[in-house]
Amino acid sequence: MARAVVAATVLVAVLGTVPGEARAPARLMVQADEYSLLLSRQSIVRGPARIQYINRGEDPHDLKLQRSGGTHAISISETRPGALAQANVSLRTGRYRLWCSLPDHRALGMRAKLRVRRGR
Ligand SMILES: [Cu+2]
Repeated sequence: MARAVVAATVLVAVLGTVPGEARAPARLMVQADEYSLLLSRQSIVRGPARIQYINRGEDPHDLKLQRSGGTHAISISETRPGALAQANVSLRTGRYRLWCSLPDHRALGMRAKLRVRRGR
């Protein structure tokens, strides 16, 4: 019991978070197709998140994710049909846009919105 408490304390120190915030990453699954992005949920809690990107289409697709007002986009590189890509990220509260950056794919419908909220 005491050993478990010590281990948990060490983990919190490594992650640099306060004890109340230590938790498993939020999960978001994004399915790509011609030409749409389907999100497993419309909002997730801020902090660590695991994004899984599944290409269910017949062509390659990539994924960009950017916070509204932000200048930096998170990228998942071009993914082949049938492939699964994964990215571990840390997200601040706000509104995010997701899209495929291949030519014309965004305009054709490969775009979505995500809200990152403060808590449950
Ligand atoms: Cu695409």
